[in-house]
Amino acid sequence: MDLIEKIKNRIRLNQEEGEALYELDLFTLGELADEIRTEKFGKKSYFNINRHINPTNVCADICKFCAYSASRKNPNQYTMSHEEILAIVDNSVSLGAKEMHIVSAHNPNDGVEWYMGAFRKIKEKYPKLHVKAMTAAEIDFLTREYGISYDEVLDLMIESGVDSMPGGGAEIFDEKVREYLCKGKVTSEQWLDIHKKWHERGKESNATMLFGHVESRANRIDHMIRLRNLQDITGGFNAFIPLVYQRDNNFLKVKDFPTGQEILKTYAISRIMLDNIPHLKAYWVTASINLALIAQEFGADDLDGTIEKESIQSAAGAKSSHGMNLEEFVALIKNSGFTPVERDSLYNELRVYE
Ligand code: V47
Repeated sequence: MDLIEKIKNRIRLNQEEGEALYELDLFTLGELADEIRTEKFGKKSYFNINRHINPTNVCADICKFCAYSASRKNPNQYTMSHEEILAIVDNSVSLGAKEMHIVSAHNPNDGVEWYMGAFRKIKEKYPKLHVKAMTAAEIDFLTREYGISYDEVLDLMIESGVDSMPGGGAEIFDEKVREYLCKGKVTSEQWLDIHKKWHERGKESNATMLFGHVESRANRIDHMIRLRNLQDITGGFNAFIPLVYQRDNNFLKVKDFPTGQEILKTYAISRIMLDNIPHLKAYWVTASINLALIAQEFGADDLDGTIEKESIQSAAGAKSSHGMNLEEFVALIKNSGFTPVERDSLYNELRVYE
């Protein structure tokens, strides 16, 4: 059976076949991915009303691609107090945010309680607000810095009110590329183990892949297959999020950036390869809103959220520091031929904009 027939018959593809997908022309790939997306979600495109909070940029780790961490080219260190974090939450809740997406650098100064206390205080004040917080990289950092186990950190997160985990810190799982990009940070095996443990607690999470830098196409397929293998066991991943590498203000020297065509192919291939992760997020922050809207026809069914403020990718050049206006977001999705659906953090539908 040839590759296209296999996809049409929903037969799972292996590493070699995944790599071969890149040789197909963009529109064939798009049609194949769109067929799968339409089968699952019709014309619905999901988004949420959320707020990103990045409480500190002080970081003990060194990742070449990061422009946000204050240990590198960014000399402006900051760490928010719990009161400052709560003031942001108060304001965002008053503006309608239903999810706080909280991701920090690896701050060696303030202890585990600085992380957990913030979640507890948010949850005490807003029990129904969804707290999506702590990447596997942060969890691994806390275990290294403070000598506690993954199990202890994960249990503390649950006790403190964390509802789900974001997909950050996955970067690229290939060990050689990973060593070059972010030596010393959570390993691929550890990243997957932490998500497995989180899923075993009945909790859900997302998974990212940072691409468009020094990795190969084969590395991307390998990354997807490692996630697919874990998902077969736990079923705990909601969304896969390919993050397009942003190039400013960091130490990663990249010769060739991916074309729009390569980015769209990567979305379409993600939809085809990851047959067991329901949602494919074209995160508008790194794809640009224009390409994210087109990605809806290449397998993507989710555009993330209004965000309100974003510090990690905007430090590296993304035009996302002020988030996205809700009315504009809805209008853009509608005008691109899709039906905007506001979802909660776990993909329950809240409002369909017919
Ligand atoms: O893991 C850092 C990435 C991630 C750059 O789970 C960069 O719903 C591009 O994980 N260019 C954090 N990316 C953000 C993240 C995320 C975002 C949106 C939604 C979700 C979710 C998760 O940001 C890090 C890292 O891979 N990143 N530097 C850069 N120069």
